Amino acid sequence: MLKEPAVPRRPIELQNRLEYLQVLDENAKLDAALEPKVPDKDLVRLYKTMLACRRLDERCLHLQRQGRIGTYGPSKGQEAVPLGVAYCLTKDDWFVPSYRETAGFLWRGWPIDMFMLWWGGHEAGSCIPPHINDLPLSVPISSQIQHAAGIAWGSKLRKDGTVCAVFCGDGGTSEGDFHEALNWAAVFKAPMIMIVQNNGWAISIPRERQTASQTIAQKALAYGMDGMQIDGNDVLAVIAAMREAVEKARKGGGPTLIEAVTYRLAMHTTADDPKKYRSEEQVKPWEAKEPLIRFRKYMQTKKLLDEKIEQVMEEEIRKELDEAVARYEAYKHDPYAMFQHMYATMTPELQKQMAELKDYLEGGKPSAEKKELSRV
Ligand SMILES: Cc1ncc(C[n+]2csc(CCOP(=O)(O)OP(=O)(O)O)c2C)c(N)n1
Ligand SMILES: [Mg+2]
Repeated sequence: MLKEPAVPRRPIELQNRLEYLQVLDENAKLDAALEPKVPDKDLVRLYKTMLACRRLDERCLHLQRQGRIGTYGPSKGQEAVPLGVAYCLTKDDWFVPSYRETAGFLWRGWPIDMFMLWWGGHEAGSCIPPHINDLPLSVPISSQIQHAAGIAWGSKLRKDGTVCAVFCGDGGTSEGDFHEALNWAAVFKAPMIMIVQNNGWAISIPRERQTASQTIAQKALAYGMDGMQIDGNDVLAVIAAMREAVEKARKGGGPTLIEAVTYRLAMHTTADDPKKYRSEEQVKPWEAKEPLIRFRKYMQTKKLLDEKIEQVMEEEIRKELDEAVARYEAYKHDPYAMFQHMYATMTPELQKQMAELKDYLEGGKPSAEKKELSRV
């Protein structure tokens, strides 16, 4: 006969919540009970920004193909997440991006030509205007989450009431930085909202190969924070989830992890060919679920949008993009900026390297190292 265990097994009750949220389904059918209250004028501005983001994305792809900017990482299909997040922040809150948060940049007021300068490889593309509390694009995967945890902790120490929204991709969750920053934010109850744009891919690595976890949101429970998985192609779900997370963070309730499920409809960047690792059949269903079509249907149902209004928007956006491209192309490149942007005071090594480049570019004698190199 089996003995009764002295200490019986029992389920552990977790203190934190894990939920899934969708407000507008794939066919733009609304769950009115969950609909966040957003004034009509804001909805119109949100729609126009989403449309502008799509057009900016297309324009940058064309510029890249014409050799007028360097590599470009499209955000097609991922407009709803950063836009909904940015909408829920105040001007003084912090927006800490990775590199696919273009719609959020537009909402936060980044100059479009500055965005183009970044992808064009100019240091000036990282010079966020001083009145905007944002960090520049970050390509070293997940490094920005450490910065965000520090910013959020600083807000808490200063008691300035601001929160910090930070982004990474599904691939970014495999970095140590992701773990360290979330652990820190949870222990110190920092007002940080971690948004993971799960777009199904990390270049050619599919989500299933990234983590064995059923969801990314559930990782929150291990850190001791609330987690939410949301439909990231539904801007209303993003707004509803974000509002809750921001309110909690402002009240001292600590961080939240939001996994926004979306899809990268285009290539990773212009440097790769997705046909090599995924089929068109895989992509097709996501084209029908993308955020712009869905939001357009919602706006039409609310009688806030018709063909005429959209035509005017398109015209205004086209003009704004033309002007931004003209400013971008008129930018006078400064070859020394790459040495000057890293430290408040340049290190002796950087000073030496800059002097060497100056010597080379401005017609002085090639340096000893240059001569050495030219012999190779
Ligand atoms: C620390 C680091 N390792 C590797 C890379 C190369 N790299 C650039 S993007 C990328 C994939 C990122 O995937 P994900 O986090 O899902 O973001 P997505 O590109 O899908 O938006 C990798 C591995 C990098 N930029 N930084
Ligand atoms: Mg990804």
